[in-house]
Formats: sequence, structure tokens, C-alpha cells
Amino acid sequence: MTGDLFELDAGIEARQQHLAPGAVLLRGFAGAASHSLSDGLQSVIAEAPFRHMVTPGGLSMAVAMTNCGDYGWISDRAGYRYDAIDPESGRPWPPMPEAFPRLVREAAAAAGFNEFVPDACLINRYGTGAKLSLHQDKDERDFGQPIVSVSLGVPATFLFGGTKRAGRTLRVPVQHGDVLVWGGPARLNYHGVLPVKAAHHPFAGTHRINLTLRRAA
Ligand code: MD3
Ligand code: FE
Repeated sequence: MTGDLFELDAGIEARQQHLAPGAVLLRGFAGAASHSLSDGLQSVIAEAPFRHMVTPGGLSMAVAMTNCGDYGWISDRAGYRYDAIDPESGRPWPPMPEAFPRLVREAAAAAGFNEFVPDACLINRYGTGAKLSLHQDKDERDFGQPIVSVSLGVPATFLFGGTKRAGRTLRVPVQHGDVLVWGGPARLNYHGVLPVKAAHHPFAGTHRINLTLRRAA
């Protein structure tokens, strides 16, 4: 009896990787929710299709994006910000499919952040070769709130740095179903995604999809 409990404990522990104080990778945490996440994703992109936003400098971003929830993250010539309206449709972003906040609330709690209620979900779609340069997430109002990211589809490698751009970075391979929670002392750490390698996964063909859930307002 006791042996079984210890084995179960060890199994859960082995799938929790502490990258730094405040940053926890939950390997496979979203695996079982894959189908409901896929259904939710389809309903969002039917209303708010993926698009390549433009940076303030005028370059088209390699990663295609859309949003759901009360606020969406947008970039255009005027800058980066959150907005309740999708600039492509002129309408509010689609509501968050209930599977999204349900999953990330559990993930945040497993990482030690209780009662996480996101109001913004950025959906990033990476094709082969697409990358996300090293940056900090600082367009949100309250840095006391954690961020939860769900990796789906083809694998990728996260770059995980410190609070200075020039510091050393850790490379963290992630695959379908992995969930990363970061907050507290890791909330403003630099991070990015290395160019995605050519691969196929039943979830989204040759794409990698990342859901990033935040408290924006
Ligand atoms: C933070 N998206 O949209 S978080 C973003 O895979 C963004 O599309 C990532 O960064 C993506 O702003 C998901 C990646 C990440 C990885 C490691 C970190 C963020 C981190 C370590 C510490 C802090
Ligand atoms: Fe980011």
C-alpha cells in the first residue's frame, strides 16, 4: 500500500522540473486535455483567424497569432498592448473556451500559484523555421500574477534566461502537452523560442501551437 503511494509520488515529481525559482515545467500536464483544447482552438480560429502582426518597426512577425478572452495581445506600428477588440474584425476577441482556464488554473496551482484566473489568451502558431526572439513579458498590469504556457503540436526548444538580456540562457526542450508556469522571481525573465524544426504531429500537422494565458488587466 505505502509502496504504491511512494511510487505515484515519484511519478508526479519526475514530471515537475524546476527551471529556476518561480519557473516550473509540468511535463505532459495538458496531454489528457488535448481533444478539448483542440475543439476550443478550432472555435476560436473560426472567429479570429491566425494572422501575422506587424512590429512597431514595420516587420511582419514570423509567428502567426490570434487571441481569445477579455483581452488580446496585439502589435502594430503604434506598439505592443492588450486590447479588448480584434483589430481585424472590429469585434471583441472570442471568449476563452472553458477548457483553457480550467487547465491552467490546475497547472498554476500545481506550481504553487493558487487561484489563477486568466483574462487573456495569446495563441501563437509556429511554422517550420519560425522563432521568437529573446524578450520579457511586461505589457501586463500586475507582475505579481504568473503566466502559464501550453505547448501543443511539434516540439520546440525554449530559451530561458535571467533578468538581463545578456545573461546566460538555458535551453529547455518542450513537446506536446508540456505546460510551463512562471511567476514570482521568474516573472520578468528573458525567454524565447529557437527556430522550430521540420516535424509532424497529429495535433496540428507541421505547426507548433502555444497557448499563453495571462492576467493582463
Ligand atoms: C518565462 N510565447 O508569447 S512562453 C510570448 O512558446 C511567448 O510561444 C512562448 O513567450 C511560446 O510572449 C511561450 C516561453 C517561455 C519559456 C521559458 C520561460 C517563457 C519563460 C522561462 C522563464 C520565464
Ligand atoms: Fe513571452
